Amino acid sequence: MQAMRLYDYQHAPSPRRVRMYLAEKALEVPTVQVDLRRGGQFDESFQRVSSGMVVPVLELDDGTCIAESMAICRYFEALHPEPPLFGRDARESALVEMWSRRAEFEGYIAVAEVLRNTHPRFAGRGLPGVVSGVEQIAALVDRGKASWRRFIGRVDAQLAGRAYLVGDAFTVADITAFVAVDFARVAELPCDGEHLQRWHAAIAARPSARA
Ligand SMILES: N[C@@H](CCC(=O)N[C@@H](CS)C(=O)NCC(=O)O)C(=O)O
Repeated sequence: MQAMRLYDYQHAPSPRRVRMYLAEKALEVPTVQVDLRRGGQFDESFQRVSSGMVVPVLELDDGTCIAESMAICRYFEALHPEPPLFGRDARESALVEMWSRRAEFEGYIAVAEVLRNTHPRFAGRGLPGVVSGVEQIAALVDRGKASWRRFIGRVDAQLAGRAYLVGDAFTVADITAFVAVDFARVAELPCDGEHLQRWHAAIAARPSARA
């Protein structure tokens, strides 16, 4: 039996979602850095914990491996419900899920689509966790940009008169959308909108944004 550990990469957006979540909960979990720039996700030792060859992965004391950033956060939420980051009641939980899905599918994935299909570093690696043989597709860049523009318009409208995506409470939906915005900046995508910028500045000031 070994101690719980989080397989992480400091410069990647998906594990950042988990790190921000843990920081908001004041939870400390030992991390193992998987250097994606060097192709560390393809090492045999890592394939043992992640058949998908992506980070983050949480390995529990009993050897159970949990992939997917939100699945990892849900594990901790069940064990440490305070402060609630997945909603405080049925209504809020549903709205958090709604905005989390939009942030992931229309925001985060749109940015990933743009980056993976343009950056030379991803030539032949159009999907994460794939060593080669998945070529970049230029049309996906246009689709990603269109999805991103629609997403930030929606987020900006939602934030008019609200501190966070789901009212007055900071939640995992804000974490995913915030990480997607920073990811979009790397991809040089627009991140405008008066309300979006106010919201972004407020979250950037939280200590968890530096986790
Ligand atoms: N939906 C997954 C996405 C995981 C993912 O794509 N991770 C990226 C880093 S952000 C990765 O490990 N990429 C490896 C690669 O590019 O080969 C999650 O939320 O955990």
